[in-house]
Amino acid sequence: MPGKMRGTSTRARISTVDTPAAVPPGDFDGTFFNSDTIAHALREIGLRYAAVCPGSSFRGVQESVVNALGNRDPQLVLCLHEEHAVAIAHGYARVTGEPMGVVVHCNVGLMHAAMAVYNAWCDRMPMIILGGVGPLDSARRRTPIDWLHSVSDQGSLVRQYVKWDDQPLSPRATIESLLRANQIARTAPRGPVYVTLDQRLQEDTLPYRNADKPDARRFRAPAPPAPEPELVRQAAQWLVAAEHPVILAGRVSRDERAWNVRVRLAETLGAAVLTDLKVAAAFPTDHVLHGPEPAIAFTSAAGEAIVREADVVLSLDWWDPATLFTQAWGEINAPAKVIRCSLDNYAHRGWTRDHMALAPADLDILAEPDRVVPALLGEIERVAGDEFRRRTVERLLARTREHVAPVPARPLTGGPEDIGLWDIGAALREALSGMAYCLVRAPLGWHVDALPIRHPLEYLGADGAAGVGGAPGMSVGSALALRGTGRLPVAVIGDGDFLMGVSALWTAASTRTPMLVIIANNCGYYIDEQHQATTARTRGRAVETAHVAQRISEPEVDILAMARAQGFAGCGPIAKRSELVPAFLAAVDAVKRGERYLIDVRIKPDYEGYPK
Ligand SMILES: Cc1ncc(C[n+]2csc(CCOP(=O)(O)OP(=O)(O)O)c2C)c(N)n1
Ligand SMILES: [Mg+2]
Repeated sequence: MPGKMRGTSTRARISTVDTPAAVPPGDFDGTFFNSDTIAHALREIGLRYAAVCPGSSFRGVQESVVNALGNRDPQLVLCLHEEHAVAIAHGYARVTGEPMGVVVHCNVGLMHAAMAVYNAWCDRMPMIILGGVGPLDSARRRTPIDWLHSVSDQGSLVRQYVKWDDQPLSPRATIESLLRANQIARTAPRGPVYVTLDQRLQEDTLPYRNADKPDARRFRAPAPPAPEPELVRQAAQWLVAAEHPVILAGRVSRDERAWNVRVRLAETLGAAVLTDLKVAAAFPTDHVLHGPEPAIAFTSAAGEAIVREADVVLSLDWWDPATLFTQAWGEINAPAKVIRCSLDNYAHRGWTRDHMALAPADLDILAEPDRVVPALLGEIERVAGDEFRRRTVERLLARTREHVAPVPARPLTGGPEDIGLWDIGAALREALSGMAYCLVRAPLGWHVDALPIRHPLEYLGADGAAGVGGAPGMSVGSALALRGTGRLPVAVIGDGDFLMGVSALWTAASTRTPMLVIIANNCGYYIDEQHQATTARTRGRAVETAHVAQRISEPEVDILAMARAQGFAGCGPIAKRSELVPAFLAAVDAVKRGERYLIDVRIKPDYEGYPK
């Protein structure tokens, strides 16, 4: 048994980056620090990393992970803010589909973490959050701070937006709690879970027997449910008979095979496909069957027209059908037949309205799209006749004829050398040509047509709950997950989003995680400036004041210095369009060598925000 009462101090100088040698595992018969058995349970549930913002309430488990497990599986990854720790786990889950551990200190750490937990909840991303708590037994509190950090029901701080929480009171209950937390986080619809660990309980010792040790393999998450065959047959009939089938490709996995089957389904049907930038890549955006370039939540007039024409809509866990239907038909009650594939009903709770408005479904298949699509394709291929095949080929040809080349969006103000978001995408397309990359993050107003998405890992989605400040942490977490895959992580982040989460970068540097960060810097909260202008215009008052308490310009922030201060290389500000490609090429070379690189790009607005 590692760390068996004697402790395992090492005199060798260990950097905070290199992992100390692991203590060889022994058996569990004997008396142990509870935190050692807890640390082993963390390993057995398959945590590779745990993002940590330390505190004394967690010192027992931290010491066990470092000295008893050799800081490996899980490896503690140090963060400079609890919000980053959660955001990093969120970004990691987006790439891998797997939970990372997160460790936060007491009530105060959990309060810091809260917004990021809500982002992960709304994004249906798994993670296992552990929080220390000051000794719950008041007789065992050591310091006045222990009193400030002792909360009777700490989980209540996040209970409304985690799938489950617990506060186990014995070592055995703690192991059970971790096994259950792991199961629940990984069961679709996935999400964060939270477990409170009493500080004293971690540091106490307990006799333990091998026989008491649960076999974690017997407590795995269940496989996602298979779709009901009768419903699949019905859906296939409707789709085969449809004149204008439309697929709404929403929340799906990063699996390449599932992606290929999805494309085959669309091609077999000759169906138009829409995607949405709130969620990750779901369909190649430059495929002839893909509609106009996606945005977050709202589609363009061309997208509305596609939906309006539909007689059968297949929703693959589309996150907000009600908004889309209302846009297309002026009401939620879509005249088309609606087939919905989703498990999201299981996630809906009373506190938040992240289920969005209630949309109709004529056929409701309670299964994840990745399970439904292959079954549906098989059934369609089985029943399809010559007439159906002739019609779908016609539809494909018509789409190919109608497909128009995208028009570059130019900055709304300024001259030929001014840079808009479109130019960042176009320059990236050139600099990344022929390479495997992942756009781990894109800013508000991003133009997908400038950098089409062609692989499930080429785009990972927005923030989940529109909680600004998560982009740096999520980008670092995704880059960490991509380490060693040969896929280059690129984050394009708005300056406002970046500055709220800036110190997350340090964790990329400390874990030597290669990544490219591009700041789309318009020196302010541009979308909110538009809100002010719209409000003033509506009231017939001065629009010229819209920048007041909105622009981050007096003084301008030296963003590059903030990156350099945390171990990033970089360049900028870049303010000329012609300088973008050379700068990006140099940056990509640096990241390929294993560096972290940030470019501050000064942009002019080329997108109209959402305020109306
Ligand atoms: C935590 C949080 N605070 C404030 C907001 C409101 N908000 C939405 S977008 C935005 C601006 C973000 O700035 P930036 O990333 O620079 O993008 P830009 O609007 O300039 O394109 C703000 C403040 C929010 N959504 N979340
Ligand atoms: Mg901005």
